Amino acid sequence: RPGVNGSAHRPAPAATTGPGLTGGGVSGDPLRANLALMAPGTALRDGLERILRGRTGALIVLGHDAVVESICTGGFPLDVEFSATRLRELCKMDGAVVMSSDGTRIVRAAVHLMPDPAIHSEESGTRHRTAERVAKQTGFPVISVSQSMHIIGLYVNGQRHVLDDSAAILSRANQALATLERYKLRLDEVSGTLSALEIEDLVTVRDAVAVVQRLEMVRRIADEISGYVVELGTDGRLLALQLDELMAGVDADRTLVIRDYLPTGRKARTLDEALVELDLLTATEMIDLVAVAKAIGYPGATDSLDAAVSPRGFRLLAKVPRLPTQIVDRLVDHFGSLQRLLGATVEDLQAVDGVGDARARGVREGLSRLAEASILE
Ligand code: 3AT
Ligand code: 3AT
Ligand code: MN
Repeated sequence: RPGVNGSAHRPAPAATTGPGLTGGGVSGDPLRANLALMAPGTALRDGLERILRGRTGALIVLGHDAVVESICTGGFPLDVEFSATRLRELCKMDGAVVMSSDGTRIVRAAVHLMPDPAIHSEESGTRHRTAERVAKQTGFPVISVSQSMHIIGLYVNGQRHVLDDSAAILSRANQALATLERYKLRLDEVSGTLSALEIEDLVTVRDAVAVVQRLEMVRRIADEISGYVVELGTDGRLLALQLDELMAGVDADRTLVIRDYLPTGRKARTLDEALVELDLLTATEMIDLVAVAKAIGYPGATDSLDAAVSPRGFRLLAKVPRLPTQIVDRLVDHFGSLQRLLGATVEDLQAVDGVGDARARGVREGLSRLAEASILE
């Protein structure tokens, strides 16, 4: 018999990749992957809605293997292709339905499940207790549709998640979207200021870190929204479009600004280390510029925020049209700082491998235009 919190607990089935999502997306997050499987617009969700409307209730195991088999008694084997109507009819019977983990087949129906009773469960009804225990014991997600409470619950990874209707999720998502819009405006402000200061060579750690902080705040709220997009399925298409539009270039900018300002020296971080450290910041630490500065490798003292810094030039060079990233890298490598790039002549620029006359002029003009634009502001 499989143990309670022992080796019998396997990870949930491999995550499926969802539709083009910004930020976190579906891969790597088992809850999101499973929510995507049963989001509005999928056949599984259609079946669950039918059960809810029919007021019958259901207990559905999303996966079948030897462990599942060992806790199944009674019922009958089926192994038929999944359809929403079949699921609804089969759930009219007492007992549970077992499906394949990809949701394409119904393997058994009217099964009595006998999970290890020693597994802790918070639930009270026999259906929901069973659902929670089976999910914990088998590692597969389990869905319960409550007849008396009229809700769909998903048990996965030791967690219970109640599926809300799209209207409720949309209203939360729209609130988050309004927040994202405000954050994005503020981000555009601070990054415009940073560009102007960079041109004048007047940047302090505070100015650069403020942009990193705003980028991170924008990214976090966007990640929350992409969770809603997953859960909304076909009802979330407009939301996904708005999210993509607001987030265009944000991830790229985040990398660029960090590469511009990663401190050098003995305890210097790599870009990836800095990104991990930023990810680890709590919501409270996020508000604190010193904590954000520390995450990318600056000393954690308040007065160090006023120290002068100079960007390498990645972020502004990325604004020059038609400039491939390897050329950007080489330019930064060669000149070492934005100020030297701004002072470089067309001839100086041509010293870099891959930069011919035309490209050198393009870079020269692009940088001059950026300089003018930032002075006008
Ligand atoms: P009916 O003839 O429909 O009453 P049934 O054998 O079809 O009986 P159900 O599966 O519909 O039974 O279960 C009905 C309720 O019986 C559900 C649950 O509240 C209670 N029940 C079933 N098995 C157990 C159990 N092992 N321990 C406690 N309550 C149980
Ligand atoms: P509702 O919220 O009333 O739907 P509940 O947790 O109160 O759920 P019940 O005890 O009323 O659950 O049982 C409802 C049905 O759940 C009865 C049976 O068809 C199914 N069920 C309960 N336990 C099991 C089990 N161990 N295996 C298969 N089916 C079960
Ligand atoms: Mn009940």
